[in-house]
Amino acid sequence: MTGRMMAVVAALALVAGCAAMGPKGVTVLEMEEATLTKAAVKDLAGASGGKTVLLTDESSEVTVTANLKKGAYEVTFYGVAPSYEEDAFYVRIGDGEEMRLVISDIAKLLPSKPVKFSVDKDGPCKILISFAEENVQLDRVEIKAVK
Ligand SMILES: [Ca+2]
Repeated sequence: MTGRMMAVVAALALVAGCAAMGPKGVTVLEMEEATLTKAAVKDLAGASGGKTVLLTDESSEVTVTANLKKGAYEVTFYGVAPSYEEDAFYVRIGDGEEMRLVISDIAKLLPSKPVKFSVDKDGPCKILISFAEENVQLDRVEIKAVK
């Protein structure tokens, strides 16, 4: 293998370990590409990546891992809630407290309220999303750095 080829391989490996960066430095993580436990991937026109994840029962979990640098962030969860009784989910960031969040309104793809958190050292940060109510479809997680 030539030196040039090795450099290309190393660059690809580095990219594979990082979260995708969207416009304006926003890290976008698709729910359907996360680690799923008893959660079903659904096709949904208009969703990011064309797919969402349905938390099917009380043991359903989605684990999203973001590689982040030390600093302050804001995370927003996007999804579709069919009704006000079917719009909630739980979120735990790292070893923080579990929070109950809701999609901001029903019947279309919308965000949760943003949640601020901080990272005390560079590396992987786990965000655990778990079941609170039935029929909530989660599309993606967006993380952006804040001051
Ligand atoms: Ca998606």
